[in-house]
Amino acid sequence: MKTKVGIIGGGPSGLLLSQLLDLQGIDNVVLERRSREYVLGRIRAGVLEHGFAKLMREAKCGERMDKEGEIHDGIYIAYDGDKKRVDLNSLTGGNSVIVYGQTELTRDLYDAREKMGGKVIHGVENVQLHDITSDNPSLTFEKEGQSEKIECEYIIGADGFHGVSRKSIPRDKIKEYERVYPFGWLGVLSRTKPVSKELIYARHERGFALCSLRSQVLSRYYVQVSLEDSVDDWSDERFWKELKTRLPEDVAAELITGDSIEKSIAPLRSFVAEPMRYGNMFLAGDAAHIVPPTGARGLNSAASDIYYLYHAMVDHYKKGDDTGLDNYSKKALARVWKGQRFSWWMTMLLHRFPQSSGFDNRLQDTDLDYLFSSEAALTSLAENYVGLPF
Ligand code: FAS
Ligand code: PHB
Repeated sequence: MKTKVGIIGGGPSGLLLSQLLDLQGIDNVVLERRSREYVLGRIRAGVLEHGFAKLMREAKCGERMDKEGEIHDGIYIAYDGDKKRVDLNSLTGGNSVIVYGQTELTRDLYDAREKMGGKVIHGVENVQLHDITSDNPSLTFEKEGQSEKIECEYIIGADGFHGVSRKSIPRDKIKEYERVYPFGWLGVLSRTKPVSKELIYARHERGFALCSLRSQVLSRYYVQVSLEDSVDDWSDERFWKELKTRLPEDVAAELITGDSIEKSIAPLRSFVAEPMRYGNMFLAGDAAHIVPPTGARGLNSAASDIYYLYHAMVDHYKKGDDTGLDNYSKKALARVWKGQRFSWWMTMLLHRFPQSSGFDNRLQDTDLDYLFSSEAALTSLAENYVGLPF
């Protein structure tokens, strides 16, 4: 098999790039380890920056997002028994975010790929990258016991944090930066009416909590938990009781509880691999960087990688201009690190750190006090939350 661009990973990063390239007539193949159903079964991100939404529309995949997604002009931050609103829209001169689950977005991308006859190969095993630094790199993989080879001009590693592409870069050619947080997020999905029309990020002495949603009949809630905890330690009853404890009383009183239809614990880490290019292989999305979900930057950081790669590939194939490809890593990392900084800052601001001292806790108090006493501080939060320019 031959193609121009071999993409490893059929998550949002790989699918979005595949769709954008195909629309420009740039041939590509996506190799995905899991089945489509398995990928769609993952409950992950919920908030899209306006830049991501724009890219989905450019990929002709934005119709359902615009119809079913909810435009949010603000978020709340709750602490000391009260909640305060951050007016994202007025602070950023009219920008907002769209609340639309990653599951639905990925479904739209899969449907679009199918409609265009895109080549997405599921159930691949043992994907290997060959001759990455040559002008004719290739991918090999097995499927149903058959060995296959794809000759390509470029390889995109969009295979997530545990993928094979980053690990195919020689250790002396890559530098990894990491911070692991001493707690996780226990997330619950429930078919209940969300407690708030806009997201509530809550700081409480017992730990962080988040009230989010997927629609007006599907709520998504999180509480910070110890890394020692397992999902089995958290009955629905215990979860709802803890969430209520961490919310302002007036919000807790309105909370509609119900059976969890999904319950999982995600660890929190900050991670960046540099550079995001090795030879003719480019890393994109979680394959290159991970953020704690506090700032809703995970999926959104992938968007700018895809935007830069898409334009660089079009310039290469249509204009013979390789500036975009040559500058990709530097340009992508500049925005990735701003997303890292914001996610780290939101995490430090709102979580209870097990070893935190009285001084740390008073600093958090002061950070929140300063945030809501300064339009400049609120504007900084808002412009990062709606998404910095690509
Ligand atoms: P993904 O990991 O989504 O996709 C990579 C794909 O590559 C997967 O489908 C995988 O099966 C495939 N793959 C891996 N190895 C392979 C191999 N060797 N061969 C072939 N295929 C291979 N972000 C937010 O903004 N908000 C959130 O609340 C949030 N919650 C999250 C919760 C969890 C548990 C996780 C893990 C992530 C969360 N994220 C969140 C971040 C998440 O949304 C990612 O940013 C997003 O999935 C990134 O998309 P991809 O880069 O496509 O990586
Ligand atoms: C979610 O809805 O899953 C969500 C929203 C915002 C975040 C993290 C997760 O910061």
